[in-house]
Formats: sequence, C-alpha cells, structure tokens
Amino acid sequence: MGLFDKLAGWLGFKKEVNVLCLGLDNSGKTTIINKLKPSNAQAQDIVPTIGFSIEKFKTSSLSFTVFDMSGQGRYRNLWEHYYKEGQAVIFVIDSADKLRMVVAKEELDTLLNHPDIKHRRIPILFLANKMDVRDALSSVKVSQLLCLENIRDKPWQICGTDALRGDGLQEGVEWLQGKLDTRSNQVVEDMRT
Ligand SMILES: Nc1nc2c(ncn2[C@@H]2O[C@H](COP(=O)(O)OP(=O)(O)OP(=O)(O)O)[C@@H](O)[C@H]2O)c(=O)[nH]1
Ligand SMILES: [Mg+2]
Repeated sequence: MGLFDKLAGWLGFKKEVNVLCLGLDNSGKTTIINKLKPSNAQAQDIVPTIGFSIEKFKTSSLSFTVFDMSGQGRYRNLWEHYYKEGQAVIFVIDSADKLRMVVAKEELDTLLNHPDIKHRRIPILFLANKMDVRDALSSVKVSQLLCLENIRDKPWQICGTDALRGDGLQEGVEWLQGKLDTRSNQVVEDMRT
C-alpha cells in the first residue's frame, strides 16, 4: 500500500472502486443498486436497463462506481468491454427463475473464461435474489446449480437477497468492501504484527 493510500485513509477520503453488476435480465440488478443508494437518491420506478448505466454509492470506507449492465440477450455482448475496468463483480441471479438457471450458468462460465477476468483474482459477490418469491431456490441450491465450488482462484461469496426490502444486501456489500479495501486489510495486518 502506497503512502497516498495511507494518507487518504487517515484523512477519511474514500477509495474509489469500479464494480460490474452482471446477470440475466429481470434478475434485479438495477433494483439492488438503487437500494444501495441513500434513500433521497433512490429512483421510484425501475425500468429494464438499455445498454448500461453508471451508478454510484458509498459505504463506510469505499466509493463505488457501478456499471449496471443490461442483462437482455441483445446487450450481453457489451459486458466484456468493461471487464478490464472492473475491480470486482456483483453477479445477480433470479432465484425463482429455475428455467433460466442454466442460461445464468452459461453466462457466468463465459465471464470466468474471458481473458480479461480469467487470470485476475477479482472478488465476485453472487446475490441469489428474489428470496421473497414462494418456491425460490435457496442460496445453497443456486450455488450448486452454478457450480460455484469450482471457482478456486477468486474470492467469492453468495448471499440470499430480497432487493425489494433490501434484505441481505448489507451483508453482501460488507463482504465486498472487506475484499476491496486494502486500507482496512492493512489495518488488520498492522494489528497482527
Ligand atoms: N419479488 C421480487 N422482485 C424483485 C426483486 N428484485 C427485483 N425484483 C423485480 O424484478 C423486476 C426486474 O428488476 P430489475 O432491477 O429491473 O432487473 P435487472 O436485472 O436490472 O434487469 P435488466 O436491466 O433488464 O437487465 C422488477 O419488476 C423488480 O421489481 C426481489 O428481490 N423480489
Ligand atoms: Mg437493469
């Protein structure tokens, strides 16, 4: 960690991170990002994303810039153009959409095998969304169907979420913050030595 990072941390500046929000259309990406914004900045109506949109929100130590990509088939080829800039991925799954779980897995596999992602240890937060829907699959089941245990070269986590109420989002974002905030990692390391 550089001196600038340390100084910025002591002075309370938030480190900026770029995150890609990916997943099939209708999985809840925009709803999730909207819920992470301060309540006075939240949109009332969420519409399907065309292309992508850039959103920002802050946590206690980080300033997130999120690329909220459209999940519609015709726009999915846009995703890869932003892989290089992404320092983390939030991958959203509609846990109630059992029929398209196999499509979600195909898109995830394509992501993981892309040259701009494959050899980088970027953290991936999986959000098994729509937990409120009756018959939604559990996060454990979603994890099994997507074969997440095969991801061994990147830190990952899966959280069940209900984006309409905001349930589970905080836990997921806190995990991501822990993986991205080198300053707080440094503090932990400093405390250990
Ligand atoms: N029941 C339920 N509905 C949800 C949840 N999250 C999102 N939705 C609904 O799912 C629909 C799609 O949400 P969006 O946030 O637009 O989905 P998206 O992934 O951004 O979709 P694209 O922009 O088309 O890729 C909307 O009607 C949301 O209200 C959830 O946790 N539970
Ligand atoms: Mg959207």
